[in-house]
Amino acid sequence: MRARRAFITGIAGQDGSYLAEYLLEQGYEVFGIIRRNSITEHQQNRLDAIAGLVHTEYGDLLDPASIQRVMTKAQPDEIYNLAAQSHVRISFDVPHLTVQTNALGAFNVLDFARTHFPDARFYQASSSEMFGNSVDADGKQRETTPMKPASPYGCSKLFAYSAVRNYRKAYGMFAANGILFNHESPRRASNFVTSKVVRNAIMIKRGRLKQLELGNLDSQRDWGHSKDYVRAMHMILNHETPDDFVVATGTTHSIRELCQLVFGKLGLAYEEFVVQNPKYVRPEELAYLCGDATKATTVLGWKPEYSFDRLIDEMIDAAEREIHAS
Ligand code: F7E
Repeated sequence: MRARRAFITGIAGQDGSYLAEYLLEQGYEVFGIIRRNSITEHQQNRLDAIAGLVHTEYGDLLDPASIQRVMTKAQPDEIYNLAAQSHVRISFDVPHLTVQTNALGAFNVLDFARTHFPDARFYQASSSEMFGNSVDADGKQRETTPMKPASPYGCSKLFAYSAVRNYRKAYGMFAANGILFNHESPRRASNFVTSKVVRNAIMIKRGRLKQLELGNLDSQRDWGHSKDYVRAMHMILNHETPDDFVVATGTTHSIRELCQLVFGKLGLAYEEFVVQNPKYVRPEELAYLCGDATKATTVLGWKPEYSFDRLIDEMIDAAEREIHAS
């Protein structure tokens, strides 16, 4: 029997690389696109452990022909659209690129799936950023919470989310959204706050840096582990009916608490090293996120395995090894 085939956009990213590993373990044949970038050295380093086991080709969400070429080769049963301009603050600097990639790019993959692979299942990487500053009375965001995005990134993701729901209803496609809250890991790029704090605190501890410049210290985020969240993506696509699910831990911490924890684990007091730089503050800040994943827990049986503390320990260990070797 032919192995199930998955096509992943964004396979070289944090989630794409963990998802590819997970699907290989489940016996899938995995295909993905890699975006060309001028520094060849780092394009696929998150895929080092599975090099030769996945089929990757150059492609870009902004180049529909490239997506169509690789999808035609892959003949996918499952399509995971994870590629994006995923940095919220940078989306204010490059709003057109963000919208073209995250909204129209996603739409191109979805529409090509409709016309050429109507039986394939489609997963869209939707985001808690779509909620903006909307919070239910109990202090949580869930599937029914009104969406009022507060960034070009959030607006672009809301378009793709809506297109998936529209195509599901209009054409009966198996198209589903995972509304994922923040999720991190040692593979998180260094300009996201968890990775930035971890790496810079270690550099400070080693005397290689004097200060850490951050933006808003009071915003709060619900941080999980990417490995737990890619499991949820697979469960969402393998549920009997297509639907939308919040994936979150249900606990929240401020950036200040994150700094306290990370510096504390290294034996340092964060107040002595962290300074604020307006450069990292967003024109509109999303102040608070705390997800209610009851639907994913009860309907899919999904449950996160990592605690926030264990996530941070893993990130510190990995960054220490990396910085030690550099
Ligand atoms: O910021 C604050 C910042 O960039 C978290 C993406 O995966 O999750 C992520 O988006 C918080 C914000 O993630 C710095 O203002 C303070 O309040 O790590 P972040 P994000 O913007 O929440 C959602 C769910 C996604 O979908 C996105 O793709 O930290 N913060 N100082 C800072 N953030 C950064 N990056 N750098 C700072 O210096």
